[in-house]
Amino acid sequence: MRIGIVCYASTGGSGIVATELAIALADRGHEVHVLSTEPPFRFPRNRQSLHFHEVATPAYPLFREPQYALSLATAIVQVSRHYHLDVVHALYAVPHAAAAYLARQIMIAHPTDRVPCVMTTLHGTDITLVGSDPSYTETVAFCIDQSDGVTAVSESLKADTCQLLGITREIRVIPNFLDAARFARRDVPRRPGGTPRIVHISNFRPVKRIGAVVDVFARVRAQVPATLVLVGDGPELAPARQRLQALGLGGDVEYAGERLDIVDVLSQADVFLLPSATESFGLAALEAMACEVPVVASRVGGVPEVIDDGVTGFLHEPEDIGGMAGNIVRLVNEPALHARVAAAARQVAIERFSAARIVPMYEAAYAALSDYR
Ligand code: GMT
Repeated sequence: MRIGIVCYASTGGSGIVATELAIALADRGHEVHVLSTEPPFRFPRNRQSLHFHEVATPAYPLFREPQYALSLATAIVQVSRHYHLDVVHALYAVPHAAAAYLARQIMIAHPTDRVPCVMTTLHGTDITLVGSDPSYTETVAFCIDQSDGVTAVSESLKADTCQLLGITREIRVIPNFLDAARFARRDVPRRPGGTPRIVHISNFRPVKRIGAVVDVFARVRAQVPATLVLVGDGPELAPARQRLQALGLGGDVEYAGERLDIVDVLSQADVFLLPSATESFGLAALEAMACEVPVVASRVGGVPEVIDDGVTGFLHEPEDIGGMAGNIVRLVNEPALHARVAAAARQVAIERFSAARIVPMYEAAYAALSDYR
């Protein structure tokens, strides 16, 4: 098939899923065209059948705000026409589903155009934080309804979408995935005399509750030697750095920044901490599990669909700082427990969330688009 993938280029999980899906589909013989403002964070160069199209949004002095949805819709039309796309797949509803809808309407109005089907994948914040904001609801709900096919990354997100946006149409749940061969623990040398490493990876938005990361780490550090490794960047990073300094923990923290060598980072990790307020899936947690890093996380959204509490990780209410710290200390102090959870996490990542299992679900969803032409 000829597939257009519309996504964000930033380090968020939806852009990563879009990139991994594009790579996997190209490897499986499809012709894939990725449309975004720039090549997504993990986008590979020179991959056969994988093409990138930059969406440029010109500035004009009259506008205070860039008209991204319009330039994206135009780019979708142009790429669809030129490459005869069968499917336009919008990952993250806002504004990608609206741009895809508009592009399709433009092509329907041109009798000579071969109109692609539109599939929308819901990722989480596009529904729970952004899409359900009163300033967006009607448009987001309409565009989801108008898509030929809709998928969500967890049962939890599907339920949220129905409840928050009043959607009643069919939504297929297709979980996030990873390449389990690539996401596997490597034999990376550890620093001599290094302390246990507690890793947090995110885009440091308020929803990630970076304050809770600091609080949990402070409790852990009061009981055992440990290093906190903060990977990524975002608005909550600077306040966290200040608090860690104020708590006298500055010397126990590594700021790794945005990283492409995430498998190496995880291969040195002992525990992954994700105390989010909401999380439709938790792709970063899945990547940790695949690298045999036990996860301690909030019991929110779709996280319980990824982690079995006490078996492949530990789940707590978001406010349960003491409980999260307690299980991190247990994992650090009890090698047998750590080994059992790490192995179970890896097994689940392979058996339930590997690309080999999930990517065919997307292919089946494309094939089932009702008016597929
Ligand atoms: O978590 C974010 O802030 C980024 C966001 C995104 O747009 O990529 O992540 C969402 O989509 C990921 C990929 O499907 C999920 O793994 C994350 O759980 C989800 N984030 C939230 O629901 C907060």
